[in-house]
Amino acid sequence: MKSLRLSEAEITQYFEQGYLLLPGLITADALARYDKRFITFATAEREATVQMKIMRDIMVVKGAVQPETPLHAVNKMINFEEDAELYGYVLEPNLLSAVRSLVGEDIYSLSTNVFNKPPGIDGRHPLHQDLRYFRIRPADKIVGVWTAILPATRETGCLAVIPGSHAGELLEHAEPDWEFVNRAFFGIENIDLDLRVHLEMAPGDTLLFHPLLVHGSGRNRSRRFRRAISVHYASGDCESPIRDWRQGKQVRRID
Ligand SMILES: O=C(O)CCC(=O)C(=O)O
Repeated sequence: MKSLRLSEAEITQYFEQGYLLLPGLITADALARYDKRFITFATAEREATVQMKIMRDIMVVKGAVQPETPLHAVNKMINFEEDAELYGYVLEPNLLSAVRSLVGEDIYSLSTNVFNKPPGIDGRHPLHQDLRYFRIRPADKIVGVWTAILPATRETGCLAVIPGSHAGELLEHAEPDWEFVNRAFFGIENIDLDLRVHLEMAPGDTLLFHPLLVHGSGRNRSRRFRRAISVHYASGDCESPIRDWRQGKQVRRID
């Protein structure tokens, strides 16, 4: 298991390819705690915090499927900063040292998600760049992190990335022309799908990715859930054109 800062080779790989996969970065015990906590919120056993949102999948919202259980209805959770247990993920020492190796010591968390892909629904995430959702710059000082909680395979709808795509511009995004598209799932049109590399990940495996990296995920064709926990960090050197982003409701400085 990794606990130290990234090596020069890993840092080079991140900046050349736009991503870096770190196997087994988060322990099974920690993952089990985050998973259990997520489920208590997702099934309304525990009341959501003020900022937290549990989003239902569009197929469920439109009545195209009848969820087998409350957990089968959930597409994602956003904004778990106020929950100390889930926020423990953002403070995982291995994550922090890896991210600091890429963007420096002074870091903030920007946004948090749990991505839940139940069986039996479409749930695809179109190819996109996360910078589409952020006003702050420079992009090189923002890092996305995604850890598999449950196995992410071709069958369950793992992430797919286009290596090196982060070296380009922020591309046009639009709502895909699909029958079922979850809220704010914008995608890039006219992109060569043959360039995709599918990243199969075991629980605990963690992807660090550049906010301009083109990525998305496929449909869950299995009978199991696919679930991941994710955070974006930014360096204190970033600037926003509109206001002091450090004062944002979801933003937290990391000591
Ligand atoms: O988990 C997924 O299916 C997609 C995640 C994603 O696209 C992201 O973290 O930006």
